[in-house]
Amino acid sequence: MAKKPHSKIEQAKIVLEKNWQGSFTIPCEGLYPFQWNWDSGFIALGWAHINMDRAKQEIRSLLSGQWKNGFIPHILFHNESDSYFPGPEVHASYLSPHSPALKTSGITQPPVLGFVLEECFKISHNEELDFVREVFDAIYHNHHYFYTNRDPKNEGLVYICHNWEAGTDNTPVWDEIWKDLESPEYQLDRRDTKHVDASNRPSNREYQHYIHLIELFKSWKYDDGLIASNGPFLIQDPLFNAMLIKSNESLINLGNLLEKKEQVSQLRRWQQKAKESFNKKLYSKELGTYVYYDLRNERHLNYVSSSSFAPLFAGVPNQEIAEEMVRWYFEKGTFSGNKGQFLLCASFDPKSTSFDPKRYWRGPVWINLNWIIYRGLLRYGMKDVAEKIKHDTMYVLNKFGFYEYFDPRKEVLNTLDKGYGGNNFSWSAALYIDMLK
Ligand code: 2M8
Repeated sequence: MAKKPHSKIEQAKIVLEKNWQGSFTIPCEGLYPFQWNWDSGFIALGWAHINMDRAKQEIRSLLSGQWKNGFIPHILFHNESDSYFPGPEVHASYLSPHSPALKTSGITQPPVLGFVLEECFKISHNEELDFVREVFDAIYHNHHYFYTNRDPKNEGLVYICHNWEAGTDNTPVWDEIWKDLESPEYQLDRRDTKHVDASNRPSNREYQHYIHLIELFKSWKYDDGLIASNGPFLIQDPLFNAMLIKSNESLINLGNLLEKKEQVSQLRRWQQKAKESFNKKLYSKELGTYVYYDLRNERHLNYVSSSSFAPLFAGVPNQEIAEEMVRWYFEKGTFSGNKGQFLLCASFDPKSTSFDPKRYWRGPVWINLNWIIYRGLLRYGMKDVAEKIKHDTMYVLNKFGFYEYFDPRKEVLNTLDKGYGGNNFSWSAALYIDMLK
């Protein structure tokens, strides 16, 4: 008898199972063979539905790479692999006096752990309070690190110092920065382009900038003070700050349950200032959404990307601004296309000349951003648009599989038989599971 094909949700579980390494989950075999910070957060949400022990282990493994000053790196090299560049020897985390024995990178990623912990707790029907107690202080310490080291003007907004910290690696927003950066022409030993189509990845010149920044940080031994005063890439990013604010909110909720009075008061102070500054500084009246601020050059970077809508998830805009933003961008504006030509949500403004529907973070749809925006829309009661984004997310995953990113142009969807980048990509599978539950 022929074997019954696996249902989609079983296929998603198989992706997670295959990428599980015994104590953490890799984002994608070959392409990303180590533990990544925000990937692990989203992956833990998928695990929480099917195997809570693994969700907990995923988070514990990520925290095992935390530095003494509270910093959590973007890559943890628990294992060896030569299929990725740049590996542990390029990042050289041992140069920092704060780094642990475990080899890690010396840059971070959007701080999702706080809200991931609260989500896992809810998925457990509030049964995992002991686990919350176990990891709460470490995540709080991470927020403390951000507000004491990454906010030189004491505004409640933290900066990122590298494009890899944004998670949206090659968004056209950074083109403004690269234009003025005279990075050396390093010989690169890229491996990503051996796994997936090079035309869907960042260019070699962009990689030279990425490596140049890492080389500068190494020459400063990853010292935050030196990076803040000399780093050429110093950006207040709406996605990164929204993740921190959403995680603050979750830590406040969980801290109340644990009766952590002092930490909760501190979190509330950070939170209030953060939300105020976010609306004052990162909201663009002309564009009707949130943009980036370049602290090094004291200028706004007035571009609209999917990161511009992440503040919805963190409850940053008031109802009126949120509704206007969604009406304009998702119902009749650029991200939907005035004739509804695009799936929600392209990672970069489809009207821009820099929009590229195939190239990584320059246009394609990403499942984690869709999940964030979906949750944000629900938070503001915008059910119809939320359902639309959920529909588009399910549509690409069902049609093409658990790829890393997808073409947002409806007109080409019937001519394609797959998504872009890596296949069997963990957070695509994990968030599929979460969105279906
Ligand atoms: C991508 O970034 C890595 C560097 O961190 C890379 O291209 O080598 C990004 O999509 C990032 O957001 C993601 O966390 C990582 C692993 O999935 O891949």
